[in-house]
Amino acid sequence: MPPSPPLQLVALLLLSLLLRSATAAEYTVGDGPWDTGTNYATWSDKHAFLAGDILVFQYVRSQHNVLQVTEATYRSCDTGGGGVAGVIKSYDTGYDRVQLTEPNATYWFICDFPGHCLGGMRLAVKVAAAAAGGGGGGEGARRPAASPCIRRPPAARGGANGRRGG
Ligand SMILES: [Cu+2]
Repeated sequence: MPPSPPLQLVALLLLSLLLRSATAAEYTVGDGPWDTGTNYATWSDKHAFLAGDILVFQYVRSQHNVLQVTEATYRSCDTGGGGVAGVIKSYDTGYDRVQLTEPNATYWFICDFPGHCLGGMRLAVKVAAAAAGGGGGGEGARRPAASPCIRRPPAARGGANGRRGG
């Protein structure tokens, strides 16, 4: 079994969390490549996103893409064959930086390569209000994932903090 992380590391992490409330943060989605081997529900649960923050999707562009979609399309994984139904914006550079401009909104992303979304390549990001105020750090109403597709056990990389009420 792995040793627990040194205390300094934990302190550093906490510090960076504090600091980042002042400026926009940049997140590499999944802390690694945008691929089918990552549990993005677990990943997004670990972070508190604020308006202005930036998501970076890194992937091999011949193998994946990134579509910002509606909630319905996120849930169905169905872009209607032509890759347009429910699509708000599409990215395919392999290094896409997406700024979460809208406060109090949820952003939905999927990969539109066949089977990838259903295989877990989808990301829901809930954006709180902008950084400034210390207003209620809403722990509360995270919706208990209605879609059965997402419900995989936290993959190797996440660690064991699956606190999803059921
Ligand atoms: Cu993909």
